[in-house]
Amino acid sequence: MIVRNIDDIRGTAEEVAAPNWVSRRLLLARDGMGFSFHETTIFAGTETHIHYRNHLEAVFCVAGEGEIETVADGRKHAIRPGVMYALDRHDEHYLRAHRELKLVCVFNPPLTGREVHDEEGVYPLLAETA
Ligand code: 9YT
Repeated sequence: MIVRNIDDIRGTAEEVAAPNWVSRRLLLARDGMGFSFHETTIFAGTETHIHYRNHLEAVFCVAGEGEIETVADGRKHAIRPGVMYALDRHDEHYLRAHRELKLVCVFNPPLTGREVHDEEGVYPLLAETA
């Protein structure tokens, strides 16, 4: 069994910061679960362009207020505690935080921890090397 406390991830390589967010990775590819599992904080007042061409992601909001806008159809959905969205079609989108958002995110295939968003909001598909 794997048991982890997010407090032990602060300040380690499993805490990844970007201009608009910080992500604490509780499970990564090397843990062998078939998905990765993260807590992500999106900073208030930010807009992030994201397009996970290589991954599926589900996101559950536990705190804050924001919206997601899908690029293909311009539809907007409010994000607030209790709302989950799943990017089942690798949906290109804008994620906006009106107030700081606390999100729990699951990625399939799992992130290795070495990915960085490119200029199109994409994470590359990286293989975990044992
Ligand atoms: C919601 C979202 O995708 N935010 C970007 C960061 C990502 N969740 C990550 O790398 O943990």
